[in-house]
Amino acid sequence: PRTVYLKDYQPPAYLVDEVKLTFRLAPETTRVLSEIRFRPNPDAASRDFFLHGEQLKLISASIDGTPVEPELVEGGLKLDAPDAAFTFAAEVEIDPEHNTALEGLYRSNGMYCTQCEAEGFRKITFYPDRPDVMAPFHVRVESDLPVLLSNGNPGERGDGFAEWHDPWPKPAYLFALVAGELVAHSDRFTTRSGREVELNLWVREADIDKCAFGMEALKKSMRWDEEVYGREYDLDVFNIVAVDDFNMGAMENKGLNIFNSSAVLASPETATDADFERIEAIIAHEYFHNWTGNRITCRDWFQLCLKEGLTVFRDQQFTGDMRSHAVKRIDDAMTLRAMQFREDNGPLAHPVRPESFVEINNFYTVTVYEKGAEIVGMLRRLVGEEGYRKALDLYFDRHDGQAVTIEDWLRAFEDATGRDLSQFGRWYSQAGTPRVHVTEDWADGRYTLTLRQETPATPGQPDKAPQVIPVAVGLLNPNGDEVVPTTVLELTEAEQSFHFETLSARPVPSLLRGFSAPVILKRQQSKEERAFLLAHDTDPFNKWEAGRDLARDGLMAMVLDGAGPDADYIDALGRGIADEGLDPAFRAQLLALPGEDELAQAIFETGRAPDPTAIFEAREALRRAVAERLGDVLGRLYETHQIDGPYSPEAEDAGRRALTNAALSLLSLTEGGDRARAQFRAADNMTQQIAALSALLSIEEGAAELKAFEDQWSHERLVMNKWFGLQVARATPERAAATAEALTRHSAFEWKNPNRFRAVFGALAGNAAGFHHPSGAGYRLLADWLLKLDPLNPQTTARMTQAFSTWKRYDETRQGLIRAELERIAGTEGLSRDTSEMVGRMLA
Ligand code: B3K
Ligand code: ZN
Repeated sequence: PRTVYLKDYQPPAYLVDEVKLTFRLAPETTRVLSEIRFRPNPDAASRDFFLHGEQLKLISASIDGTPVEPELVEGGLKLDAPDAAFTFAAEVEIDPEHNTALEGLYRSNGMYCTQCEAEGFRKITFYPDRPDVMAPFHVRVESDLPVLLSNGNPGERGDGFAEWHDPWPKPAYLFALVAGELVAHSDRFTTRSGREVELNLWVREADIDKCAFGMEALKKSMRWDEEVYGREYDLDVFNIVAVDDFNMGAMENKGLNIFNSSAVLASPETATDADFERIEAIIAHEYFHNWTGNRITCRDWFQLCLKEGLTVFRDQQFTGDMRSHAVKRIDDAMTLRAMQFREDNGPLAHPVRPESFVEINNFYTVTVYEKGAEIVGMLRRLVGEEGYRKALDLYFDRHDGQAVTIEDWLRAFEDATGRDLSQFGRWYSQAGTPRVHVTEDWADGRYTLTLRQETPATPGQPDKAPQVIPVAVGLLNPNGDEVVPTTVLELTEAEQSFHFETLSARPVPSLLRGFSAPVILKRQQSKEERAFLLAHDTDPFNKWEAGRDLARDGLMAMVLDGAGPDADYIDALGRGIADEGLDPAFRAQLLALPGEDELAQAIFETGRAPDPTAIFEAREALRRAVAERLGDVLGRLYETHQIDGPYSPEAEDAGRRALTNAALSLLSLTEGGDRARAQFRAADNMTQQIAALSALLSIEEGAAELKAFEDQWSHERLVMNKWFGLQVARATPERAAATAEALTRHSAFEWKNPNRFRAVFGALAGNAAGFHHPSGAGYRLLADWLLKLDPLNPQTTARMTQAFSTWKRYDETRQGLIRAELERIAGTEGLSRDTSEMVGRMLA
């Protein structure tokens, strides 16, 4: 397979002025007729005419009406094309029915749908399938199915056909088509300049009761983008379609977003609070892409973070505005550390703007998305809110309708604010998580903070240069008052000192407030100081962080030195959760212990091989100790935060449920399962029901409830995904692989459905002690199933190989077992390009 390099970028030889497509839909023999108006690109160095095309049967082709016989080559076709404008027409045949990769045009439960990003359009017809070729599309869909959709505004509609016109030039990756027996949940939205927009959420009839929340989220997103970014919607209709078989969450196709049904369908009975919040965020994310991604797109796929990092940042802001900024920031930091730091500190580390790839689908990563979003957040912090808005306005004005680069993005900031961002640009090119070492000095009323930065080597990047790191700092007096409010220190050198004068007492610093940069802070800090910050810090993020640090240190001492649970930590935690001045959602976050994988990485960084079993046992022991020592408080919180009245997914109620459910899970450890069983029986919503089931399974009870749950929900696919996943997630380390294996033999285990496959195997990979059980059964089972899925669905397979990415942390035995599985996968004949790139990088 060929490696593609950023440095080899060449502008396209020909540009496209207009595209006309006709689809004659048939399950195994769909015909696609295309008419594409080309024109030589004045900025191109070559006139080589090449169109991408894969898995296409060429029926005929012509140039300006004269039949031609193109040369079919690997990955597409070549032709001698005129050095002037011309129309290329072609007819091809494709087979949606047997398209199990879910890329291009495929069928899902009898419905036709498409997924073209990144390079799926070439499986639909011959085309310059690259994001810097943008054109208006006219589409005609011919089929007897009742609902026929494509991008843009509706055109003529008749018996067995529908036409669509998308006036906005777009790259092929934003093309979409849907045809099926669907019903709509409809609404309207009036933009602030008065455009009337018809909104439809298309689903199967059985799901029409799960659309209301998604529709509200869409309207909120449309309003928010007008108010906060001044961006309006630009078509007469906005369609969203829910699909069961989908490789990821959702896709921002122009005017026709296609969603994994799990990312849009929700009712109180079937979806949890977390599902509601995630749905709101994904709807917003895809909607926001209309400006950041669609109107302004990427020049090439190396620039992916240009749209993804920015759009994630925007959806994070939106969720903060809709719910709580503090709680959202903590959630995002937890995800970043759990997933992105893990990636950045292993064999898959890559810059936010990678320099090469074999399969671009492998680079839709937490680094590109979440670290990409952190970079936007840092920019905003550095130039201020007003500078940020000016820069964004300039970016939209200057680049509307274009396919651009990170350099263009940064130039908009430089031009709008006058700031030099050349050093800042290293955030895009250097992989790895910077470590910031902190030392302090106190003398004569002068407090000095010395910060030293260092970034470990990553694959292909042995040496790192200093980055621009905004470190938000506040200082507290020993009595708990804030003496220096949040100030942003800009660390730009390898080492730098910052002074604070005329202080009356040695202050307690609160560092990296709001998690102002995606770095790891290295600092000696006493338990007392941490407990002090947990009690007094005015920055909610650092207040939470102080508790988290205490918990982590205590757990590490338990694992590494055989210490018992830290009573001081538990007492400090008890004071935090009892503080009625704090948001219940925040108190629920205080109760969440660091995850097993996070602890494994922390132990690895001390130079020792983490033992997943010991980590699991330490966490369990600490949970039990918390439940024993704080039983009264937890019991009281459980009682006083129950909600009377009907379920609402709004943040306030969700926060109360998060708190009572966190309490329930701890209380069950000491009290047994009665309370959880009662909650399970009484529950009128999925959040309460599944939390009760989870608490029961954690104490190895709940067999009857598990069965009842299955009987109740066997007809609801999305709920059954939870049923599959939860059993594996809550299985003891000894039983995890066997539980997963048994579930693969369940009659409802539809392994070709990515959601179902992920429910079982994502949960297995997430059950750290179970997955890494020294028997190697978890490794073997996952590898077997990845090899089974790969020929059908390379994208989902490749993504799930990441379960193995931390293998070099572990002891020799585990390393040997994982290496053997990775080598078995790598050595399999006919392995997909996607999966072979991933295992190759992990073995390198
Ligand atoms: N842009 C899509 C992701 C496409 C993934 C292709 N493998 C969804 C999103 O980020 O909004
Ligand atoms: Zn996106």
